[in-house]
Amino acid sequence: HRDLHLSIRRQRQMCIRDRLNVIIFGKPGSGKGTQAAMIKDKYGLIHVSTGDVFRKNTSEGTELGNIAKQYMSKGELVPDKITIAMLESEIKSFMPCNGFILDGFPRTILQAESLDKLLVNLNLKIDLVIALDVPNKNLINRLLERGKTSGRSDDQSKEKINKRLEEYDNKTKPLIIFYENQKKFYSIDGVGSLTDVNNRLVDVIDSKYND
Ligand code: B4P
Repeated sequence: HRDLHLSIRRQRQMCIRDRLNVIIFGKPGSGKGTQAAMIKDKYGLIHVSTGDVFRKNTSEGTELGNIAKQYMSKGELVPDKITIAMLESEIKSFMPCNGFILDGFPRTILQAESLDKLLVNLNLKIDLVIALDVPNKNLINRLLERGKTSGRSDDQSKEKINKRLEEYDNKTKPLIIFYENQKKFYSIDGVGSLTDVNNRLVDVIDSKYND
């Protein structure tokens, strides 16, 4: 009986994997990268963090990295044209796959529209957008704390962090309505232990895909 139960469970997980393409959304420091890394293993998904790809390029001194660095170090978004081209080649590089998590992309309406077009061409779609809701005062504390050890230039001062929050309000926040209109948007409380937040995230995914 236990084996049968496990086998059904595994099949359900396969079903989830077959169709789960999820965006983890939120303000800077809301825990997108942290949570994406936790759920990718649970569901067997590919994790794409545009911030990580930019940082890798910066540390390797590539042309893309050198351009991205100029914006990131000031707390500004990297221009759409560069970011979209990079994301497209990332997604194409791991196709076909069982599903993916996008962390830090899209961050502008143009990025979201370009993503939709790309996915239509690949016969895919985004299933869920889950936002981690964290008040600004917690975000500022988290990022300043990380700045002590991360070496990340964008975590180093309150001014740069405020610039990132301003960029979010001006360019990224409109995506909430964009994805609400597509009936894909969910928001969870992003304050609490990593496990608490992870449980909330998993509940949203499972309630939609595992009943
Ligand atoms: P990202 O790399 O996406 O990083 P982020 O927004 O700073 O952080 P994230 O939300 O992933 O938080 P994390 O889990 O690390 O962006 C950096 C820059 O790259 C952007 O400013 C921009 O310049 C550029 N960029 C990236 N994507 C782009 C795009 N699409 N278009 C244009 N530009 C783009 O967590 C933060 C900290 O909080 C960590 O120290 C973590 O340990 C801690 N934490 C996490 N969860 C916690 C919890 N529950 N409680 C307490 N602390 C927690």
